[in-house]
Amino acid sequence: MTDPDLLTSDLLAAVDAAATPEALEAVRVRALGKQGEVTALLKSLGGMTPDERQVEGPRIHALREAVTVALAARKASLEQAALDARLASETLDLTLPVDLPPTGTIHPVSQVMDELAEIFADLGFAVATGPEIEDDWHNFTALNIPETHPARAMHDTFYFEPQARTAGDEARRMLLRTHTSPVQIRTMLANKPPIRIIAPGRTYRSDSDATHTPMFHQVEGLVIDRGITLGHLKWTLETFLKAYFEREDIVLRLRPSYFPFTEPSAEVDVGYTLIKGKRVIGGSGDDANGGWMEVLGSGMVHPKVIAACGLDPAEWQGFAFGCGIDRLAMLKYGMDDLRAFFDGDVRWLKHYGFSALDVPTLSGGVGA
Ligand code: 2NL
Repeated sequence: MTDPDLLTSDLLAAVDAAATPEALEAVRVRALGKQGEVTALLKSLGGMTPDERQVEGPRIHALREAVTVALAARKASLEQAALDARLASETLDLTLPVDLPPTGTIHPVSQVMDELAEIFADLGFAVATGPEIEDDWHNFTALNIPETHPARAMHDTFYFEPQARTAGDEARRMLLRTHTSPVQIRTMLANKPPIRIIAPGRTYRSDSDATHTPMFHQVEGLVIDRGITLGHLKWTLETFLKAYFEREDIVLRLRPSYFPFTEPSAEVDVGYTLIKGKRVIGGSGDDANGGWMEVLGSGMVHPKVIAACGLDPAEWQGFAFGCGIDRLAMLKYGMDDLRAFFDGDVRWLKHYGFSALDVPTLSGGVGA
């Protein structure tokens, strides 16, 4: 029979020598497995006389105990060593640059807003913002829009429940702004000219079909200074549209129009060319290959609007314009359904969205 003391030192040495969890497991099987050497000794107790068993029993059980304890200790130290090695190798250097593309995309509306800010910054315009919940006065009255104007009607404008009136306090009828013009009104009230701003943002009208969503995006521009003329307006819009569509062959047509807040007013059409039956902005205009598309409304700021903002219309003049950002995005990037803009469908966003790292710059191309 194997001597338990000899086997103890033999097995403990083997445990110490096991350098991997697999080697240690082999030692465990060799000692305590079904066919193991310690197991064989334990089984041999059954064939002993009671006297022999009294002597050998404690020695064999001590052997099993010593080997079990040594196996557990070695297992723990091997696991600790493996963990230390992993911690040493799996360091994360947070100062490294991003090397994976972000999974989300920039929505075309955000991209176009960034492009507009970049183009107009180059012309000296600042970006102005203001509240989406407005009052009657900033949204309509200051803009020379009469009480009876159809735009004020309940079916066009989202009004809030009237606020409780306190004595001597005029009721402020609150609404969701129907254009970003109130931002320009607030800018004129708070700043002395010269003023050069664009006001991009969300606007709301009670309208919903294939080409109208109740929330849409608008950008308006405003210049107030001395001696501003229609010529400044036309040059500014031409320069803007050339930069935005990234082509030199942009042709503009100003058509007389009417807005309560500008006088004179002009609708701005841009020439398009038919290419494989599709309208592509640029060139043409009055010939068989293309035609005109309305993209902007504009005009010289009405003297009543300038006066409503506390400025003397005899000293200060200006021009203003407005257009839909969603429509600008569709024209440049070729989307055909406005409603898809606000569905949040990830497949649409993957197709039409922009990389977060692809920031529009004039030098790199605003739409690149
Ligand atoms: C359009 C027409 C326009 C303006 C917006 C404006 C703002 C102030 C004073 C005067 Cl504070 N005008 N904005 C002027 C002309 C046209 O937008 O068709 N928008 C989609």
